[in-house]
Amino acid sequence: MADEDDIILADLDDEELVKQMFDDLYDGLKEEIEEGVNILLGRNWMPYRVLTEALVGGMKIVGDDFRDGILFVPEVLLAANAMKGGMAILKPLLAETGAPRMGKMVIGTVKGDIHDIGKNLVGMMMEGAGFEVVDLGINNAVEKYMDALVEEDADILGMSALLTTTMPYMKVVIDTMIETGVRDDYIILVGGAPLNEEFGKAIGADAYCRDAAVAVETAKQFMARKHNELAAG
Ligand code: B1M
Repeated sequence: MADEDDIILADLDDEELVKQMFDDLYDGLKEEIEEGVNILLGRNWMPYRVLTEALVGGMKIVGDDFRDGILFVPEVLLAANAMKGGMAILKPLLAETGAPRMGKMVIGTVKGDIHDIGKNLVGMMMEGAGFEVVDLGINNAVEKYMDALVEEDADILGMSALLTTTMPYMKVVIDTMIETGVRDDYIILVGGAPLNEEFGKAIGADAYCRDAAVAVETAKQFMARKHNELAAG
């Protein structure tokens, strides 16, 4: 039976519900997050809006408090788990756009790094935009990327890094691609909170993507260029 103090999520208006979802994400309450996502979808919120306003917005607060030493790894893991619960509901909806195949992307988090929420989000948004996505998961060594690119006959390599200590590994991957003569066969997009445009250029990537939406737009632009080049012979 519901406790007298229990909050009935469905009784809250949109603004209150999103605020409550920020709290629930903070507290790592997966079931409540899933319920909140379903309620917002039932109120005709677009999946992308639920993702960005309710989930990513809430994760920003978690990130800030993690940085400031208010939250610690176990709590952040719970929050990440709750976020993934919400994302799992949204994933098929974001992919449901019926877009034609745009190209194929191999994506993974670099060696030494286990952060995968942002990468998963990028993968989901890319799928939603009609790209085929092969997700290599976390902690990927250069060989894993190289093998997958060939095996999957990919157009795009996406790399994610969330740590200042792991982001230089992206250059290891790109340098290996240069050494083996395959660099120009692929579009290389990189992303992750500590990166910036300058870093992307310095390591020889085609583009740095600030967020998942930018990743989609950038991938589309590069694929259009590739198709035009192929058509021009
Ligand atoms: Co970690 N962690 N963490 N962490 N963690 C950060 C990154 C940190 C900034 C927190 C902080 O201090 N404020 C900090 C890094 C500091 C630094 O390097 N300067 C940090 C640290 C230090 C650590 C540990 C070392 C902590 C420890 O153990 N002492 C440890 C490292 C473990 C390892 O990787 N070897 C660690 C562990 C963890 C958890 C396991 C607890 C958990 C990860 C769970 C998981 O991912 N499954 C975790 C989390 C959740 C975070 C924060 C709080 C949130 C990251 C996140 O998911 N953001 C993070 C703080 C922060 O970033 N503010 C932090 C939400 C996500 C949607 O955003 O990932 O930026 P983001 O992705 C965006 C864009 O960046 C971009 O698009 C995404 C969507 O819009 N993008 C791409 C990302 N990848 C892309 C790839 C692309 C394109 C765009 O390819 C084309």
